[in-house]
Amino acid sequence: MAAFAQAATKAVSKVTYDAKTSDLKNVTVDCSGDTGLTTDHGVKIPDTDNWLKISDGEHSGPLLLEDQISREKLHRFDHERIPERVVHARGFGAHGHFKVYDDSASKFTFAPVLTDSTRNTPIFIRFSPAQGSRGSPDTVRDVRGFAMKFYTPEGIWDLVGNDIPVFFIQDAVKFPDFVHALKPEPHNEVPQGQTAHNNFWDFVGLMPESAHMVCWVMSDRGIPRSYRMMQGFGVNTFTLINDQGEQFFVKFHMIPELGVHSLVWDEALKINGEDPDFHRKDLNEAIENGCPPKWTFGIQVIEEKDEHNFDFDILDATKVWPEELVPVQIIGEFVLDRTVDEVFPELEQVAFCTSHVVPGLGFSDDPLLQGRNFSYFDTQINRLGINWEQLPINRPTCPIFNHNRDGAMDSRINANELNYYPNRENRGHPIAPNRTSGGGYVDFQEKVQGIKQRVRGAKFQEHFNQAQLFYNSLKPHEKGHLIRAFSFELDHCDDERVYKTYTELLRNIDLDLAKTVAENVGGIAPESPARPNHGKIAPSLSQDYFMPPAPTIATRRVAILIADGFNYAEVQTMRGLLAMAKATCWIIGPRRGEVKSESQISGVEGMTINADHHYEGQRSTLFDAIFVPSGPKHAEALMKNGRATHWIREAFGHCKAISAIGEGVAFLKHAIQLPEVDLELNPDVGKVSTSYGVVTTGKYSVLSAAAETFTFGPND
Ligand code: HDE
Repeated sequence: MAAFAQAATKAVSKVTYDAKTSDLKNVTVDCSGDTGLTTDHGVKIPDTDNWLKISDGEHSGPLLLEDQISREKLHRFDHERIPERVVHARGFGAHGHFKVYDDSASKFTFAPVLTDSTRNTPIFIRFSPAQGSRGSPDTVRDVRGFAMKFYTPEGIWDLVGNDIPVFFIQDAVKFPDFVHALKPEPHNEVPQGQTAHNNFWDFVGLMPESAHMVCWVMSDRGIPRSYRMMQGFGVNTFTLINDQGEQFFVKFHMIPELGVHSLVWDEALKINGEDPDFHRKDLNEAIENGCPPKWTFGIQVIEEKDEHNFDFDILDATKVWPEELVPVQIIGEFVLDRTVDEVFPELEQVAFCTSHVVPGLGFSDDPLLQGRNFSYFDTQINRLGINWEQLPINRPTCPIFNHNRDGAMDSRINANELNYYPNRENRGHPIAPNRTSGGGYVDFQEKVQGIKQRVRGAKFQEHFNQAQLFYNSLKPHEKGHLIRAFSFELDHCDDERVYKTYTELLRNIDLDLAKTVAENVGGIAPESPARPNHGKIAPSLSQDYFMPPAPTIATRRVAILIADGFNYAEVQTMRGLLAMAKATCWIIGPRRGEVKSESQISGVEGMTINADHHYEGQRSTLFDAIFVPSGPKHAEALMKNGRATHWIREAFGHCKAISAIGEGVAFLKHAIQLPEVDLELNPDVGKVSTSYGVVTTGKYSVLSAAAETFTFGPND
């Protein structure tokens, strides 16, 4: 992960400039020129290793309280931590830009951020698993946050979404119960970074509204290959207001250019141990290697008159608006092109509020969203203090002028003796709402009537139609993964009532699913479904639907496995081809450092390659594909090495693309040992053999064909 290390020490100046970058630059200290240590009050420090003390020079005596330099160092250290987020505590992200293609959304909104194609809006995104603490691993099975901050001239817009389009609960008041059940159990703080425990499954088993979301989290969506390969969803129903004063319901979608891809569970488990920071490194690596991740941005829009024309309530966050019913209109795109300089001030102090929207956007009566609008602001006060919006990463790029004052850590100096309104100068006056840019925020005026009562809408009572729709829409391999995920999780619940209740609940989704899971975990295997399967399918719910238009290996991590005696020309050519295709390439050898090629061994000087890692230092799970060149001695050495053999077996088991040439093929045969995998050398020049994602050839001349065959489709 050399690239990641470089990222950490890169010069502050390597940035593209925009309003937010310039703003952050004002507070970013370029530490490349060392000016020597000082205290926080600026006094130069003579010694940072020895506390001022009484000593005869030979023996250490008592420390002196007088040493303000040492005291400051400890005080600062003692206060380094702030409360971690109650959910989504672990996260990572980057800076980027958002733009719309044209003004097509102006039919629905007057917000320039969504309609003005001349704008390049600075954005910041934080991705985050939800359950674990700040130190939990990256590749746990969980929903991922997809929180976006748009720095617009009209103010900040926070779109605090997830990589899954629905949520566990319908009403915000259930959130504390849900999060208590989700998080590690109170008596032992177990488990960390996963939902495989009694309390989670107890709660969701008794809250059938969560069934749809639970299916999504148990599906491949719960273990993404990369933050760069996740879809994003605003989840809640927001509103748009156009310049005619009409209101529309809207859901927001983010679709990754690289397609939606996942790990397989065995990989995810291993990566958690091998490299708990896999996702954050992956994001930085792509940006640093010149492959900034990109998403298109889409909206689903429902006119007010159609609000009640669906068999689900469009304000219910446990339901999707199937794309087959309400198409996603792609209106723009965004890219993440700048890594953070320091994690704490940027990623830890960034604070999102669903209530932060800009004129032209508004809120629906979605009962989850309404509660979120209260909760996020409140939580930021707890985490960061009342002046959290003054922090560099959170402050808007447009002017702020109001009569809010003081509070802990107020860092603004308002040169204004009038801190109230009205005042004799009419300073800080309200700006009338105006459905054009530059006007005051426009509240959509609507008549609201009803009876004050604690209820939910009638359509909110139906919980299984869409869970069934989701299950029906999965491809067979996705269904297999889902069944195994349920089986893994429920096997970790040791309270019989919990796994029996949940397997009972699964009868409402699909009989086969319920039966297989129940048999695996000792639950109640049903004879009949709780309700007939409606048989409907929505292809857009399968992640296979979101493959990139053309297969690509851009940004994928390819390992070249070598031992002494490898074919130098093949390795160099493959490296070149991979670089052209924008893949990252890593040499894995018996040791880090010099590995001798076939030619070097036979006396040609300079034919060595430095391995980036040794077989044990990095494992196949951290790579997307493997190439093994030819070379009799190298192949023989690989065969004798158990760890090298495991590399291939494991990668094959994880359905990775594997390619080999000449004697490298013999090594694959030795490692894979499956008769049905066709690994025969093709004697014809220019021909390759492919089977189960394994590509082999006897001849160097078809190397490029082998390289091209590293394509990435659906996982199995
Ligand atoms: Fe959150 N959620 N949430 N949530 N959520 C938080 O806010 C909350 C919900 C989501 O990277 C907290 O700043 C309530 C849905 C993300 O900083 C907190 C309800 C969705 C993040 C909070 C929900 C989310 C949070 C904790 C139900 C998907 C991380 C720290 C009414 C659309 C943002 C914080 C980041 C964080 C409350 C439901 C996504 C406590 C009350 C639905 C991505 O305020």
